[in-house]
Amino acid sequence: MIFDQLEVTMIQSVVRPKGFDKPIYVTQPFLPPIEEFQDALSDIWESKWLTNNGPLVQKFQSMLGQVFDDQSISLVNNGTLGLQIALQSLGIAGEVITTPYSFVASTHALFWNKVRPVFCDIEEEYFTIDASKVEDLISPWTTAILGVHVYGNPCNDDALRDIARRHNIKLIYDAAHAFGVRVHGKSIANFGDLSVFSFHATKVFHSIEGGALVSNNKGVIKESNYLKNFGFENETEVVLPGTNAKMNEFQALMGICTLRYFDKIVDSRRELVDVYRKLLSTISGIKLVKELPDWVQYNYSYMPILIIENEFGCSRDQLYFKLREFNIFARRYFYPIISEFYCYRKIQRDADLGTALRISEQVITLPIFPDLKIEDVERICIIIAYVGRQKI
Ligand code: T4K
Repeated sequence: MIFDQLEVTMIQSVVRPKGFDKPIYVTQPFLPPIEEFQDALSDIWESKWLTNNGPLVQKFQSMLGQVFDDQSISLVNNGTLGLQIALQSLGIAGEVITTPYSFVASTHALFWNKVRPVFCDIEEEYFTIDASKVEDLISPWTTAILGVHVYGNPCNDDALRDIARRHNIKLIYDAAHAFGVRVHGKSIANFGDLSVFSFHATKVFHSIEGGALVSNNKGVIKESNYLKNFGFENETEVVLPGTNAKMNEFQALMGICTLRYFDKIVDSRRELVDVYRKLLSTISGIKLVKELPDWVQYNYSYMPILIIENEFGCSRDQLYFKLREFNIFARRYFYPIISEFYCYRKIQRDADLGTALRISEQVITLPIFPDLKIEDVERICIIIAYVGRQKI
């Protein structure tokens, strides 16, 4: 369908559109051609090497060198343990200033290191930590800032780096959503002291489960390598009280096979986002995230929109539940904000997190994944327009 016709259809959509026969989830992992995975499995069967820094983990790590501008990399079995190890390896203690607008693992990693999270509000445009509000939260116990490139949107690194430098504290990034993002031609992993990526199945790039710590500080990555493997220096020496966060060979194999397709994955996501943006911009009460400047090479990892209830016709939650009737399983990433969860509610009662709270009540993240078709996106947009029009 061409856009002009479609826009008219959307505007006139008084007839209930047809829902999907099968559930359309917020995401679905990209899977490489099965033969490519199967062929390589025979090498694993041959070698009987399944984990503990095997040949595929080493190969995967060296392939990632290009993505991360040849910085030091430590592969781990998931992003959450990656964050915990990152904090350990940088010696983070006391308090860390972070964002409440993220997946809960960002803050859990602090808790597991006995660090007190200090929540800072987010900025309006890209929902990342508001650098202009960070400095007021610094106390004598602050040892780091933990920013999150939420949805792959880069944090304001210039401002955060300046604050971190002046206060002699560390700057760490949860880059779980930001695989492949480049800023001024450089990998986003060049930001801060250390970045942690997630390669979970729901991410733009994945290794089933997995993650990577990336830093230009070789010493920190060396320490992380000890920490992810019980602290073993060799068979008889343990130099650090480590944990077990090693990536295994099957994860690495999936990472290797998927990495070959990463550019195609991003291209197909970009096409879907273009259609979403074009169509949703015609619906009143829907606010799109501002387009990133052209010096950011984006990965299109999520498709968040904001619902302005009094203009749209119904609330975000009404839309969310209504979409399920059409077999569309959008998600409210990230609602509630982390500081609202039972286990964190009491730690900072007086925090001014107005923007994060408001955005979390307006946001809905729409389905986006490489196998989603342009026609599916068109239908999702028609259904959204219809739901708003019903003013339920
Ligand atoms: N920091 C940030 C900012 C993060 O967003 C995350 C993880 C982390 C740190 C921690 O990284 P990891 O330790 O996970 O590496 C999902 C993911 O499990 C989680 O990795 C991710 N963030 C978070 C934003 O989303 P759920 O609980 O929403 O996932 P779930 O199981 O409901 O899956 C979402 C949809 O994806 C399902 O409706 C269907 C589809 N799906 C899911 C899986 C697992 C599939 O089609 N196939 C699958 O295998 O947390």
